[in-house]
Amino acid sequence: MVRRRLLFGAATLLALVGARPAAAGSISFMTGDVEKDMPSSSPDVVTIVNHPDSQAQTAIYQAPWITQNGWVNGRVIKDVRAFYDQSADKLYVGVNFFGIAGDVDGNGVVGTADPKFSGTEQAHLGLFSHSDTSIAVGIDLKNSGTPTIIAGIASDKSIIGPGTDGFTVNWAKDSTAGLSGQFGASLNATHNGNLAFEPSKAHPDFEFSIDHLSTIPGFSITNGIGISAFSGSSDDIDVGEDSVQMTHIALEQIPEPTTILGWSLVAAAAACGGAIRRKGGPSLA
Ligand SMILES: [Ca+2]
Ligand SMILES: [Ca+2]
Ligand SMILES: [Ca+2]
Repeated sequence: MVRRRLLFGAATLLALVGARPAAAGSISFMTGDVEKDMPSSSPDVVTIVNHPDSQAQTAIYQAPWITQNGWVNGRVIKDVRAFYDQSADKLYVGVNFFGIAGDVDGNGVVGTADPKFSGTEQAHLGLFSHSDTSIAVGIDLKNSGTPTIIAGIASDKSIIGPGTDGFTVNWAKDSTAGLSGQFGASLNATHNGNLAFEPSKAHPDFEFSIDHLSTIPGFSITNGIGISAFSGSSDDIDVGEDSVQMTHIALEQIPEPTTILGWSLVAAAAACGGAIRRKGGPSLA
């Protein structure tokens, strides 16, 4: 019995010394559906709700015939979700649409609109058509309220990154054109983690990652980051534009390894102390 307790104590010591913090959650872009890939219930996924009190159809303008068809335009943003994987130094962002990103009229096909549609719906988020179609996410690394960097599809199609549909990561510059026009100098060589999928019925949302976030000057994990977003085009007369206000979020931090080891040893010593103290006592079982 005593031997069994000692073995138990040793096993506890090993288990505790090897203990890691409650592993930060992890996510992977498997489906292109933000609600599946980045569930709000998942640890460390932060969800910024954009239209808490609105119905999808009325949150931004869409022509009445679209609503009468029971369709939802592909510009209105339901929420934006973020997850920072500190060990991989990778920021995951999901722009969650009520409908399909870029399927402007809501007929289920990106790049093709119903004959009733006023304006033009662009394929590939406007990549080959010199359209000002844009989905842009601003990221504030300095807690300044304005974006430090910007990721997505620029309205100016002379600014095209190496990612799907020209997805690009750039320094943010001042522009009166708003977020879609704030793409400055490229950060793609080091930081472009790419768009996970070209938006389509099968992969309806706008998911991307940014690599090596912590190496961008201004970043501090303890300060968190701010996120804002835009989705729109001047080509789609029957549908308005949408935006998400800059919102500050906290980032989950993994405790320092030395702190974990320290507390593990304290806990292990306490567990072994209990076992050894019982050694000379009466058998409990
Ligand atoms: Ca969605
Ligand atoms: Ca369509
Ligand atoms: Ca529009």
